[in-house]
Amino acid sequence: MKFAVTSDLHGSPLLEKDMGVLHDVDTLLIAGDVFEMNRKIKKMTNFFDRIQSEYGVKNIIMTPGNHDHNIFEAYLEDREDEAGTSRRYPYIPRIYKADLLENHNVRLLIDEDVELDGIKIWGSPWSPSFYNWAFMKSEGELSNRYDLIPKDVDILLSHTPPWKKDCPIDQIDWPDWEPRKCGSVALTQAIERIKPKYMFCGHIHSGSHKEFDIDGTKCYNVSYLGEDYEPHYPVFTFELNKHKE
Ligand SMILES: [Mn+2]
Repeated sequence: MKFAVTSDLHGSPLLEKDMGVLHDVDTLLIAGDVFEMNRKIKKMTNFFDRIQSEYGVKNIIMTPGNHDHNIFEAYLEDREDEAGTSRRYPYIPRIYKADLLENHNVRLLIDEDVELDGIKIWGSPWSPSFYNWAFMKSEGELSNRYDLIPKDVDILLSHTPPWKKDCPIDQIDWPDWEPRKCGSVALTQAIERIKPKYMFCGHIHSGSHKEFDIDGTKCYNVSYLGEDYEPHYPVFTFELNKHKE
């Protein structure tokens, strides 16, 4: 199965020059920050419809990120125990999992998996707490979420990058900041325990987009936008066929 992976679109479809790879792809994976608050919903669902009808992409699988407040509000509706954990935007339009799936064939993963041709994909929308955006938790709480991931996951889609010494994929690099690492230690521990074949993240747009190996897992930051919120990085593609291994 041929996959394309990207992240951090922030309400803007891929540029035409970056979409050519989709002609050859079965499944598009997105690691969060897909919509941008309340103005871009239709723009993004039109984009998802188009890449299926015009490019032949069969599956779109995404996990949300800290900017996906529309999804977070919908998620919290039946989880009032978590309602006090982040800033709330109760009046913005909500994006429901069932609507995305039934009307746009987009599968939203929040602490759950989906299996395609024997390949198991897990989606985790969380990031370490930073002010109070959507889908954020302390390292201890993140660890509890990652404990839900089964051992046989092949592809881990996470909004946050992992934190590991000398791993540059979570290194933030803003002109007026000292470079520093912003990933999750709990996620690194989960990767070392589960050993998925691939881990894809976004969130820290300026993190290194080169492959980084954690205990045999190929880890990539696949953010599409840079810190300036302009497109800077190509869509990542790979092939994985479970039955041939
Ligand atoms: Mn982002």
